[in-house]
Amino acid sequence: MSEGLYLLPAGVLHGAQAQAAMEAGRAGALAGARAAFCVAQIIRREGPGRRFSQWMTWAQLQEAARKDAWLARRLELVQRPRPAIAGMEWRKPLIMGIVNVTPDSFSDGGLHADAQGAIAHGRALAAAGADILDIGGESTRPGAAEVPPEEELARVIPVIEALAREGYRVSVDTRKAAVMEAAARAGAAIINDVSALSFDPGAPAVAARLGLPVVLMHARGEPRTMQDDPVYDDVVLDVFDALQEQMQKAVAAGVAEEKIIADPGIGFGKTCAHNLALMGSLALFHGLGAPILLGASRKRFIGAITGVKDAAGRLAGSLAAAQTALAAAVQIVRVHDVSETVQMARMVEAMH
Ligand code: 8Y7
Repeated sequence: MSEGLYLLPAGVLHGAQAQAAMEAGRAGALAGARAAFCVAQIIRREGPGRRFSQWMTWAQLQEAARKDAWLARRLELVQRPRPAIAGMEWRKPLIMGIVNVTPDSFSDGGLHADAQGAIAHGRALAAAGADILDIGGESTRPGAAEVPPEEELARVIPVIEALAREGYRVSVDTRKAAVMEAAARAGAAIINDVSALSFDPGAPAVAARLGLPVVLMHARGEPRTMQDDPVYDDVVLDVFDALQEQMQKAVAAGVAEEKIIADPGIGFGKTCAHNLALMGSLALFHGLGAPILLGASRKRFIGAITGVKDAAGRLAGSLAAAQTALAAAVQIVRVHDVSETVQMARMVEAMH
């Protein structure tokens, strides 16, 4: 048994090519055959900041898994079909559109600060092809202060109520149990918690009782201080371990395992280099056995790479990040620019 092994699927194929390679026995199904992978990197930690790694073809990987129960288990998690969640069947990538109801959101500076504006924005994103509308009333951008629960409720509930009533699939972006509860009553179908149910001690039990699907996002530290020199041993493996632990905690609290969506949390307690390392190894997170969500849209690391200071001007970099996520068979991308991202995803799909 080789506990502590990580499996990074690589050489990811899509569409007709994925099918053909799997039929030829040269590639394995990735996340329920949405895609296929023909090689993999087996990684083991070897002391602080050091990795041992070995590349294997699909055939070599199958052979190794026959002799190693732990590797076989990891392979099964990478490959197994993901059950439908809130009507989402994972046949094609889904687009989550961001609806901020915060006066201090960094990218649209209070543009949708009032309920009517946010509702109109949500409708427009849905019309542009968003599969999920993510409604948040507490900015969690780096340096942001906390919002009292009453204020957060007053911001998000009218918006969730209106958009859910109109038939849209709504997620509530909150870290607070009281907001989760009210949002569920107002018709929210998904909980999106950037603290992975760790901020509010009441959140795990409430999420379990509500029975809603939950996005568990990795973050290091509090929004106010999270960008103060975050340090990891090996960011990709550390985030994987943390998410795995948070998933286990959520399940122990009564959240159904098949209702968990995992998210490496780009920009949350991560330097530019950390974010890039995560973006380069997204397929590793399929080893959690859950659908993956990725939010890179307009984030600071894109500004750092492209030199675009104004967040709203980071569309090209954001599309590149979303496309990289789709190439890694990530199931949901969370974006500001829904219309452009939907166009990109359609083009990519058509070319497969
Ligand atoms: C993410 C998120 C934000 C993310 C998930 C921003 C609420 C910062 N980022 N939720 N929320 N994943 N699941 O730039 O990456 O949008 S807020």
